[in-house]
Amino acid sequence: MYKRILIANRGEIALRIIRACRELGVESVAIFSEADRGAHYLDLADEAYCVGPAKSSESYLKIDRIISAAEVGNVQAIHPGYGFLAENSHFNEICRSCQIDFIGPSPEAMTMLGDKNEARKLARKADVPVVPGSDGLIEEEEIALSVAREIGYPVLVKASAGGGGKGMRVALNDLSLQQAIQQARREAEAAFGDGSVYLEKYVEHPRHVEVQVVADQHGNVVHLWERDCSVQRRHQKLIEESPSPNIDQQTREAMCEAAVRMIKAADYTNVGTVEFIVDQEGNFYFIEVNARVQVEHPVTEMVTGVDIIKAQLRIAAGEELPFRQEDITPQGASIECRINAENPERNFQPCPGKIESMFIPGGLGVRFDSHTHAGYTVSPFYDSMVGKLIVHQPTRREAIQCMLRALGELQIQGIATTCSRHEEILRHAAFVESRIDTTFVERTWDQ
Ligand code: MV4
Repeated sequence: MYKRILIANRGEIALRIIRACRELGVESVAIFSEADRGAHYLDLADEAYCVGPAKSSESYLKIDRIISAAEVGNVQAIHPGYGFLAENSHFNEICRSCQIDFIGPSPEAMTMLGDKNEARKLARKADVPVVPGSDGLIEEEEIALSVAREIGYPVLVKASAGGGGKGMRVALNDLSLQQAIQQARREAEAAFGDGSVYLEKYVEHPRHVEVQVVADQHGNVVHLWERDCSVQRRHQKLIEESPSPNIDQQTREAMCEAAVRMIKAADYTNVGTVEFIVDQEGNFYFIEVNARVQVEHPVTEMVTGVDIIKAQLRIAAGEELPFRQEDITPQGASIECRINAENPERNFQPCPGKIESMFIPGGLGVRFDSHTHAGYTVSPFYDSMVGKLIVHQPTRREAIQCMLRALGELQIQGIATTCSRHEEILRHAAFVESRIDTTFVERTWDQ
């Protein structure tokens, strides 16, 4: 195991990694921007270095400064967390050239999966179901038109460099397809410097189900079952749960096995998530691979008992997975609510500011992953998540009741939070009966 690593991130995930390091006997070196200077979670690391001003582009995204901190801190590896540089294969390569382990997949696997068209091609090769669509990139509009007529409208134009919903356009007919291609190209060129696009049948009212996979450097690949992340708004997840309700055991196993095939085909190591959409008939289709640990990893930890951050460190350090597929038996049901400093009554407008007082819920099966506390100031410079409230209970019904109880106890004064919306969702019949899809929140509250 490593003696010392650097955490190239901030907030709750930085603290989550600090905690895993402490338990493993690994020294942790944190970084912080001027905006985060003095934050109490930094005291829990062994050391902390300032890497620049508040703006992310001048600090948490500044590769040379982070590498300098790693050199000065004399670390053997860097954990990127999620967001910031976590899926930046250039940063990953620089770590390699500086002989610092990147705690994540190889730059080659990351680069390949970062190209959604390449990932889709690989999925087909690995016999992982993809949504019917174009056979690779769209070079000419004529070909797009013939593909669209064949698979039938509506179709979705997707940017190869996109992901997470960026660079996507729906087309309902031949006329709007030409526009959609041009708009998607322009948006992707501006955002990613790569205007290449491909076409898929537009799956209406899908559910978002993703499979957590762990893969060591000795060829062992194990899935940790799935999470349902259909409760989202404008591509921001609000609530995640495991297991996914409303999916039969046969489909669940087929999806998890497909995810393992995908990870093996990509020669992917460390932890990753294979994202699928599931249509109203229960068919699942590969969408993309997230080459990082995800915000919602705790629900998988709760039902499987596997510490995913520790697994990341062990895998990167070259250890073999201490479990096999047959050892992973999911227990009970887990739900996570992302508590954001946003006003749900005002279109989820961010509400940074000082937390005047705070009461944190507890009790059996309640977990609060947060770097915040009374007196903490939520900065306007970063995402507005103040914490994740996670519950684990024998059944989904009990998990919902437990979450409602815990949300009732959670008090955060001084800033607006998304807690009230979480309570409304958890009490909504469609959620309770799991009759929901990715359009549920926007359909129910935004119109
Ligand atoms: C789709 C789709 C429908 N049909 N692909 C959005 C984010 C990106 N990861 C993939 N996304 C989608 N791809 C086809 N062929 C619908 C979505 C989608 C979505 C997917 C998962 C979670 C939330 C979503 C919200 C809107 C659209």
